[in-house]
Amino acid sequence: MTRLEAIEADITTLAVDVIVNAANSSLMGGGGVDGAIHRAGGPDIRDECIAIVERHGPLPTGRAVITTAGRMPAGHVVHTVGPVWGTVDEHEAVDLLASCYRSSLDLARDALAASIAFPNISTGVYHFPKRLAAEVAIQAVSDWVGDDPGTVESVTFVCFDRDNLVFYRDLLRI
Ligand code: AR6
Repeated sequence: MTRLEAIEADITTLAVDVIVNAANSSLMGGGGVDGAIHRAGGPDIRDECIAIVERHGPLPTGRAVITTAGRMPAGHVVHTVGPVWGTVDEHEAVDLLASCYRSSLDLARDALAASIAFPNISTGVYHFPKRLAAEVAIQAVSDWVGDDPGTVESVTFVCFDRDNLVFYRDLLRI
């Protein structure tokens, strides 16, 4: 059975098979966790992102792509684009956020990953309410691993602030 856990950490430091980036559609980096990942990983990540956007165009909200992790200890980075709270109705925002988690897990499984770590997608500058985002994330991941987890043995929700950690620990009952 796949293990779900929540920790407080800087995701760029984790030696897991896949870390997920809360990117934007340009894939060119930004602030928050996206900025931290590009800084820590170095220019190889940006070069791959440029090639992806040249080939396929900007990454739509809810979708994901995979690149090297550059100089970070992780094996790969999955870049996904969460919804901006308030730009679509609540149902659509929930569907798009769940799709980020599912799309990222699909790519992790295709890469034969055993471990994947997610940041709290959309809960920073995209302003998705934190508790609702945690509920959506845990539900989407639980449904996905219940279906066919493939090689994925552990899913870590990486919290960067106390609010998120409290919500995740409460919802995961840990
Ligand atoms: N490790 C783990 N989590 C982090 C880290 C880190 N090093 N740094 C920040 N967080 P945000 P979004 C948390 O704003 O809301 C970027 O500019 C942070 O506390 O990074 O999806 C992109 O380029 C929060 O809980 O992502 C996009 O334009 C969570 O990561 C836009 O922000 C997500 O916050 C995406 O906005």
